[in-house]
Amino acid sequence: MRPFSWINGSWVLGNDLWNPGSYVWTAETSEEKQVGKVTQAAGRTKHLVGWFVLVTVALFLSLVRAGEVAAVTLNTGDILVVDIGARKVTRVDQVTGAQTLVSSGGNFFHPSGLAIEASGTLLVADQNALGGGAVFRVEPGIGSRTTVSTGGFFGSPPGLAIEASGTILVADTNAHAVIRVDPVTGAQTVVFSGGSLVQPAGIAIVPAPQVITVAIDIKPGSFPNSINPQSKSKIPVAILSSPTFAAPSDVDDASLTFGRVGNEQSLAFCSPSPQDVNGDGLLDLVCHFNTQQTGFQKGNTVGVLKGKTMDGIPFKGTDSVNIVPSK
Ligand SMILES: [Ca+2]
Ligand SMILES: [Ca+2]
Repeated sequence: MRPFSWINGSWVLGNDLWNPGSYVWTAETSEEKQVGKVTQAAGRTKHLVGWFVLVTVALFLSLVRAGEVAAVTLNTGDILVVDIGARKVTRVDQVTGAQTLVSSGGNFFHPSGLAIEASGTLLVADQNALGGGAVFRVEPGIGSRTTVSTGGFFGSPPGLAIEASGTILVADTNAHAVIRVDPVTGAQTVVFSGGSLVQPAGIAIVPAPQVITVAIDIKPGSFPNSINPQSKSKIPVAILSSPTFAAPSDVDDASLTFGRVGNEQSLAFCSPSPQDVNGDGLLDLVCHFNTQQTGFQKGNTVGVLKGKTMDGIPFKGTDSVNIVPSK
């Protein structure tokens, strides 16, 4: 490729500048005229000037197209806002209220959906970008923006959410559908469409509840925790308190299940008087479970207790068991 060069006061195109001895022509007026022979040094210099101008212009155009993307460090608690009118994403400090531009302009046309990936990068759904809408990824830390997915089933996607696996769900008003997008390849599949959906715009996914782990002691005060599955007796299980978990007051007794997998409805009763079974100064809750409803079988080595706090937060605890007779 031969770019243009500035030669003898005129822009010239397509001349064989690398070949010393060749003639350079200019077309500054209606008639071409010969302006001189090219020396090797002059040819190279002028050639490089031409390339410099060409690359500078290309770089400028690409920056205009990419829009403004700032390198911004996001802190826990920062509030991120996508602005459909100003075509931008803004970070707001939730303490000071200070606003910092994260990304604007460029291919943003009507950005309206926003979600944060596990890695801390942002996904922006734009209803009308690149024709039929697009999903962009903004990396605030390094100030970059890339297109994740566009075209395909997209008609006008204003909202998105991220699934536990990292895949993206997009609500699309024109496609009347929810579309799953591969976060790496951008490949689209329709999850569901039509039905009662008229113009899906926003979307959210109910997360799995966070499970608290609690310490338990099966048969408090004794070890090994021998259990005879045929026994008609009950198995005492202590739910131990910690500085952040007060078993006697925090546990919803009626929610307790205990046994081989932890879902067994085996609760008989919980002792009304809390006691400190491990001598750490914190009162513990001791509950009793009907052995024959625990589902324990020969060979089991672990007993599982599950329940919920009075606030409805699930918890789980495990301890060893020794099933007898072993043969
Ligand atoms: Ca024990
Ligand atoms: Ca205790």
